[in-house]
Amino acid sequence: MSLVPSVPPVPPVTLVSAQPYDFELPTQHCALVIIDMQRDFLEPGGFGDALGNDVLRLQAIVPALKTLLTACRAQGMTIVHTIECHRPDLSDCPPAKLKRGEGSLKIGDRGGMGRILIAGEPGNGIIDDLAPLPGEIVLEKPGKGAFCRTPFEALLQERGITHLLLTGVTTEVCVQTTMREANDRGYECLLVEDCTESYFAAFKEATLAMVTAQGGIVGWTAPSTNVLAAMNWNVLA
Ligand code: C5J
Repeated sequence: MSLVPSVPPVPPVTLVSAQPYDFELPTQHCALVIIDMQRDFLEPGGFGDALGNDVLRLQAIVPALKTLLTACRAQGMTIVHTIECHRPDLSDCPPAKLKRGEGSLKIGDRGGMGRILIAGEPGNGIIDDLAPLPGEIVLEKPGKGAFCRTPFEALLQERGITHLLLTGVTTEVCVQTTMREANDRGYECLLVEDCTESYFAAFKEATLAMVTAQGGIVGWTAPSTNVLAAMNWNVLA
């Protein structure tokens, strides 16, 4: 897949064809937020696998997300990558989170890619295809939502960000939690349909339906091709 650049220039506010209605996208005040595209969730031997999930399901979104990331970078947008992780001594992991689950491996245990969900371990890093570039925000978060015990809101405010394009995994856990937290803080949020995935197809479908219900009670959804089109990018197959 390749991108053909923008002609004519994108206006300060462009419209994305979205559900439940068009999303106004002010590109200079918008951040692309990529949630937890970590080996711990996408590859065998990590946290997702330890919980009994088919982690390969999540890899299907990588090409579309990579294309969107390329376009947003070219647009000069703020890029935020989140990582769900804990300190090696687990001091930032609530006992309830540590105890949860019935898998053979728990947070902090040694798995096939190092200690599970621990900052700095090989499995905790972002996958190579979506590796952050210098200057992009890499936000470590101990919870499911990106606003919980992190400087996320302050970082967005410093940059004058009012709108978020949400992507990543998993749709109904960290992505939806972050979208709801952002919505309550007054951010306009669009969840990019083909750039988010769940271990459970029905949960993804339900999340897309519930965030846009009641006139967009939590926000908007749209396929990445609609976001790219709004920014005057054409995707060639
Ligand atoms: C989960 C996440 N599913 N990134 N984390 O535990 O959604």
